[in-house]
Amino acid sequence: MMREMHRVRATAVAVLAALPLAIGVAQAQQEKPVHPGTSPEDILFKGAPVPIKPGEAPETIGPKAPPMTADEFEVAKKIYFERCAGCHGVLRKGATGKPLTPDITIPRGTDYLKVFINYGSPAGMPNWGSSGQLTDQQVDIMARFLQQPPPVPPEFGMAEMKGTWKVIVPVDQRPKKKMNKINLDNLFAVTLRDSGQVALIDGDTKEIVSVIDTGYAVHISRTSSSGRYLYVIGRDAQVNLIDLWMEKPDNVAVIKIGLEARSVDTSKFKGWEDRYAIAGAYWPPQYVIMKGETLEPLKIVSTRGMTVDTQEYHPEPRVASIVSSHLKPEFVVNVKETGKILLVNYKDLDNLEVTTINAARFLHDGGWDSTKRYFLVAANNSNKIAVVDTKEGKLAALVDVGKIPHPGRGANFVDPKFGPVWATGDLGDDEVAVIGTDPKGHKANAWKVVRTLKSQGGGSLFIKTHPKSRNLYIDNALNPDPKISASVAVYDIKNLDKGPQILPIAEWSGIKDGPRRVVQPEYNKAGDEVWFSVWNGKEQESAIVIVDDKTLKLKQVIKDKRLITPTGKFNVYNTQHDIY
Ligand code: DHE
Repeated sequence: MMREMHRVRATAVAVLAALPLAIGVAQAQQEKPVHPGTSPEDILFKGAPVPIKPGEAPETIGPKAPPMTADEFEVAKKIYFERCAGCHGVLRKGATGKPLTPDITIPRGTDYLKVFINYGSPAGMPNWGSSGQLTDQQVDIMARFLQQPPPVPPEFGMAEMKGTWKVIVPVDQRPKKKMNKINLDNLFAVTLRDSGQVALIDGDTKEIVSVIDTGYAVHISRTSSSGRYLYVIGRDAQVNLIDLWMEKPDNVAVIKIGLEARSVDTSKFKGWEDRYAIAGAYWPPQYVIMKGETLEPLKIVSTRGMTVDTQEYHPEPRVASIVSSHLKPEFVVNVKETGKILLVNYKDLDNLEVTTINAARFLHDGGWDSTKRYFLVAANNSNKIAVVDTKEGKLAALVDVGKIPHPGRGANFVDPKFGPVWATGDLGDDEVAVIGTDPKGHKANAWKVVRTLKSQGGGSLFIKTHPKSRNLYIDNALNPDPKISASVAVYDIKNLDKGPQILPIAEWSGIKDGPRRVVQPEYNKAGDEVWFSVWNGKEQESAIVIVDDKTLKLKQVIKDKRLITPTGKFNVYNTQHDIY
């Protein structure tokens, strides 16, 4: 198994600092010892730097902690936000990494902490010192810093949001009808992660329609219910609203909803289409409901509270995925560290009704079943999929799956033997769990893993199919073996026992250099093409590779110097209707 290897090529040097950095490092093909206990694919994924600037969190020196100078404190904050906070949390209360609050660290003492930081631990702590990523002096600074009270970044309430909110084109000055000839249903919004932009690509002509500036380390796009508006969120918590009806689609409003964020969605229930948008923040831990057409912030709700299992207070429960119900006026908000799923009814924002569903830690990404009644979300460090019955407002099941499930939005299809199912791949192993989703027609299979497929290995991020397709694609974008991460596996849904066919997507791109990670399959509207990103370093050439879904042959490669680090791709129609 990859994760048990004690040495891996590439990816090891500063992978915890950032994925883009990791990509550059991978290219350098360096030999470094991997830290014990955590799989390389897992490290790659969790280790992105927190975009909070050290200056935003004031110095806090505790009377019982060892002394530090102001300069040392600044160095420590920078290292901590860039390398540690992704796993341990901004406030060090613990997330996928262990808690590091002074009540725990002071009794351990500086020498113990230095050893820990230097050599890592089997539970997953990297060997920062012995791998050469931190100097002796930096290790010493960090050991003392961890005994200080955690510096707290500022809150971000209504005044701060309004201070960043800008309506670039007021609603009455926007087009009254679509002003371009683009087939919007088949438009793709492509995340250009490291240039902080999205590329809009016409799915019919494969031409880049425009490249639009968005937030820093831009993450995902979602569409409004009507399909007219596109909402894009950056890791710096900037939400951009793009009007696709303009002659040349562009930003019409922008806001920052915090200092760090990952998720955004819009109201989709009948009668509420395009009315509201919602965005969830990592810091401060909160979600905000905004006017859909302007991003005017209306209601901010904190997610701080008790964890689902030990029922202890968590000061930093980050908002992970958010989806929008088609059956009710509700957003489904997944809170990572508390392990709770919130059904937020947006009918009456002044008397907000929130149903809190106990699931498991740490909630991350997920999607609807084919009926859009059930929502399935990965509780990744519990190795479970939580299933919510949004009609009843209750947890339907907690399903045990493989190590660190990572479905994206998952894949819905009809298994020839077990009926309607939803599937997820794993970051931490080579399994694909196929879960029955039809409690009416196939009761015995509902919320059970009905079969487990084998993928090429760990490091899988996204899995995808389409109602009109008989293929199921799974990437292994973060697998440490470059051959695996540069290809995808495709299964014939009608013949799953046969095992997958491997498509050499990166090779088809014609790009020779760089890690060429193949990430996130996305179908066109018709369901007869699948688009893949060949994700390279910022300074390297990347591409979009399009596969003919019927023949599994290469159909087209899109290359353009503006396509910098393409990752997620969101087909307007499929995103609007939650088709996956
Ligand atoms: Fe994502 C979805 C969080 C790293 C590409 N990512 C999500 C969602 C969350 C999340 C909570 C669900 C959003 C929703 O549905 O509302 N992602 C995080 C992280 O916290 C993490 C692990 C580390 C980080 O620092 O950000 C992280 N994500 C990445 C990447 O490195 C990826 C591979 C490349 C990139 O562009 O940054 C990446 N994440 C994506 C994509 C989706 C996503 C493409 C949406 C998939 C979909 O099909 O809906």
